[in-house]
Amino acid sequence: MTQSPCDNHNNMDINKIREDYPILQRHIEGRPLVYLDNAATSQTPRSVVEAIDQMYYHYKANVHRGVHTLSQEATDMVELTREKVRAFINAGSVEEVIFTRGTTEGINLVASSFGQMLENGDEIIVTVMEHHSNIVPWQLIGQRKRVTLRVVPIDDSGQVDLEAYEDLFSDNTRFVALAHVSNVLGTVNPVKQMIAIAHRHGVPVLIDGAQAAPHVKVDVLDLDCDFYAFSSHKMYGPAGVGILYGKRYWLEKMPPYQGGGEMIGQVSFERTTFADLPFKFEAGTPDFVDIAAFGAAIDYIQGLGIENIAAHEHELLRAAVEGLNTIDGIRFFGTAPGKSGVVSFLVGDINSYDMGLLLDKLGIAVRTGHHCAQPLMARYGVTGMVRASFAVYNTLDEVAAFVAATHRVAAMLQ
Ligand code: C6P
Repeated sequence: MTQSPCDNHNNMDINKIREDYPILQRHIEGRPLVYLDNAATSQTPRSVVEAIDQMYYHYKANVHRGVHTLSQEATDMVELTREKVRAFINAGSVEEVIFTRGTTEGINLVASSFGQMLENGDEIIVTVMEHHSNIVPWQLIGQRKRVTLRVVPIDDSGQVDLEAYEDLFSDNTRFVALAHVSNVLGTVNPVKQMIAIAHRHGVPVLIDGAQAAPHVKVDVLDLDCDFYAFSSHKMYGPAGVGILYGKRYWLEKMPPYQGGGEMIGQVSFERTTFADLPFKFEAGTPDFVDIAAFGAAIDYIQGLGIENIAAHEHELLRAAVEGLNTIDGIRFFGTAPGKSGVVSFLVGDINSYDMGLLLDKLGIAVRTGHHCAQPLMARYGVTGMVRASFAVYNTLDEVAAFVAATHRVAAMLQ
C-alpha cells in the first residue's frame, strides 16, 4: 500500500508501523487484506508477541506463590504491568487496578459483587447504546432480586439526552453503568458530566471503557468514576486480559467475586478472611503471560501517543464517511461530533451480512449484524448494521479500497 500525506501524523510513519504486523500482509480471496474490524479486536504488533515469547521461553512460573527466582521474576513482570496500567489511566494506586479476563468479566465482577449489596426495588441506570456486556450482568442480579434497569435515551445522531438522564434518578437509584464510547455509533459520551450528575445524587458509576481505552486519553481521577473496565485485546494487546479499576472505597466494601487461591488471608473450614486489594478480587492463577505482554502493548500505545493515534483514526473516519456518503440510499448510524473511528451504516434494504460477505470476497474485513447491542438496533429499527472500525495501522489507501468495494457491492445488491 502506498502512503498518503495524511498517513503521517506527528511523525507516525504508518507504513513503518505496518511492518510490525505480519498479518496485514495476508491476502484474502487473492486481494490484500484490509482489516477494518478493529473495534472487535485489534491486531498485535511484534513487540507484544515477542513479550509473550519471552515469558514462555525464559520466565514462565506461577506468580505471587514462589520464593524461587523464576516466580519472583514473573511476579515482578505482572506487577510492572499493573503499575503501567495505573499510570496509563492515572489511577491513584495499584491496589485499585484488578486484572480480569476482559471488560465483560470486569463488569460481571462489579455487578455480581456490588449486586449483593442491592435490595428489592433498587434501580440501575444504563444507556440504550450499551453493549450486552453492560446490560446482561445487571439483569442477572434481577434473577435474585427485583432490580430494575432504567434506560437513558439518545437522539438520532447517537448522543445521550442529558435531561432525560437526570430525570431517571429517583430515591431508588443505586448504580449507573455507561459506555465511554459506543462500539456501534462511535459516540464519545460526556461521561465526566454524567458521573458528576450521578454523584450529586449519591450514586456510584461504572464506565465501560472497552472502546475508549484504545482511542481516548483515560484519566480515572479526572473522570472521578467509581469503576472503569476495559480489555487488552482491543489495545494491540493479547486476548484474555482485562482491567477493572475500582475506587478503593468500593473495593473494600464489596464482597469478593470468586473464591480460590491468592484471594485469601486465612482459611479454615469454619471461616475465611480475604487478602488485601487488589488480590481479594484475583482468585486463582491469573493469565500472567498475557498480563506481562499487555505491559508491552501499553508501552506501544504510549510510544506512539494516544492523541496521535486518535488524530490518524479521525482522518480515516473523515475520508470513509466522505467516500461512502455518495452511495445511493446509504444511512449512517452515529453522527455525533467528535465521534471515534467507527462508521456504521446500511445501504437501502441490503442485509448487513450480505454486504459483509461480499466485502470479504474483496478482501475487506468489517463487522456485520447486531454488534452485541440489540437494544440499540431496536432503537434504530434495524436488526443489524455494517461497521468499519479503524486502528493506527490503517491507511487512507485502505479506506479508499473499502469505499470503492462498498460502492461496488451496493451496486450489485441494490
Ligand atoms: N465489543 C465489538 O465488536 P470483551 O469481549 O469483554 O473484551 O468486551 C466486551 C465489550 C464491552 N463493551 C463494549 C462497548 C464493547 O465494544 C465490547 C466488545 C466487540 O464491538 C465484540 S462484541
